Amino acid sequence: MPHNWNDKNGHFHPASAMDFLPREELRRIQSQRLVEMVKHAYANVPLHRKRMDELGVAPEDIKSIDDIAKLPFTQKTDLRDTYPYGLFAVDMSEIVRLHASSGTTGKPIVVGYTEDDMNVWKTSVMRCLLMYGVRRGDFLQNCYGYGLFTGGMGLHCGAEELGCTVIPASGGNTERQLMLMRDFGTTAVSCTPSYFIHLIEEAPKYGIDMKSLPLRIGVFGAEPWSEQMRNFMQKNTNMRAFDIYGLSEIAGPGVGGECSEQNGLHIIEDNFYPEIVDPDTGKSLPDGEEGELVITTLSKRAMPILRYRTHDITSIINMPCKCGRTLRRIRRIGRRSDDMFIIRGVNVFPSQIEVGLMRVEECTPNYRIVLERERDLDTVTVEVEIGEQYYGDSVSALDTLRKKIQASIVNIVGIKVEVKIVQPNKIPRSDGKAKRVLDKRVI
Ligand code: DLL
Repeated sequence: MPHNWNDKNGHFHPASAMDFLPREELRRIQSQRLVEMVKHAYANVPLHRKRMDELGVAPEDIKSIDDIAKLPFTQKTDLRDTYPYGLFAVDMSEIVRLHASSGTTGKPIVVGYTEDDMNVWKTSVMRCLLMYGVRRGDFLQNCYGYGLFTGGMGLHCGAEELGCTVIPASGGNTERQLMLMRDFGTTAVSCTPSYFIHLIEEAPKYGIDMKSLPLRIGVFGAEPWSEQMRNFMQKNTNMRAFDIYGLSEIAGPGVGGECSEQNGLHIIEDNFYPEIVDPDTGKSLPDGEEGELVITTLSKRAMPILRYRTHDITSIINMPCKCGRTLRRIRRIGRRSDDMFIIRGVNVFPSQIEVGLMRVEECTPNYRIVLERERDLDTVTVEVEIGEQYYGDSVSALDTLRKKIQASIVNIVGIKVEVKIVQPNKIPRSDGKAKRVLDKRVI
């Protein structure tokens, strides 16, 4: 009997049953769901219909999950270009929730959920929490940001569904977070890994010994993190640190998570079908090979997504897992195939920064984004060259300009970045693609 099925009272949790289905049974469910979903997307979303028509694929051509590679890809730019509701497949009166995430330029991308979609999302998050060993009776302090970001509400709903005690702490305010952890008896915590490392570093200042807290499970995702970070967290607390993966376009957190083996993330495959493709050619790659993760939603009604190009680089592990789950796993995600980077859980594209810069007329398009990790916090510095004629301005005029540029970027990206006005020709020029991001962080 697989050892993670039972809750602490020895009761079987029915939601986890899907994690342990025989593969043939799982594939049957995936096939059935894909066929339905493609019909629904084709009938109700002009973009999917147009793309399928262009490829000469009709809904009837999709007979099983084996036909998935016949379908067209969906990209983040498709969500941007159809902003806000162009990919929705149901009447707006059926939408019970909206969330948003960074787009490639100034506008966010919008995602919507029907009541059924909320159930799919909640149970997917719950199944991840069950994998980590969170149970009724646990106190989960959720420090992901509440709001349009899917992290806060996503973890919240999944944890409520599970029936543990949720502490909706949201992000920020380190001192209060630590106080809650101590006084409320937090046994499980969810936040970005970098924020938790910050909490560990700050705890002594507030007289808190992380090792004396009852914390036993950490749920970390929304940005890449390494085994070294896991070891650091586990060494400085009494908890085990688990990875959770997800993205807004597909649902939010809960697309996959680690089991007690901590060896790859099980994808909730009955809802989110994973494939790996060559990031340059889009050609499907077999399990085991590294490439770009592509995900198809199998049960979403509000916004069915065909073959979404996540830009996350990983590979699929199809070997049986010791935990007994039959869901395939992906290796932990360490990098992306595009230039998006994640700062304090916020997705940032250089193109967004560029839009901010270009709204300030003194700026030239010569800029560079430098990422550093100072102590345990990530910092972003935007170095920019301004028009020659402005360099002679007084120091205070340049400082005013610097602040103006900073405000313009914050307005679009939503997080504060440092701005440095640099000498003409200081930014290295490239004869090919401009290299906009200099990442000096060691993760
Ligand atoms: O970050 C959803 C989420 C919230 C996941 C809370 C986990 C926990 P987005 O803001 O749309 O959604 O960003 C999605 O974040 O394509 C990855 O590049 C990155 N990412 C998410 N989880 C992980 C992870 C949320 N565990 C983008 N490891 C994704 C590495 C991750 N990168």
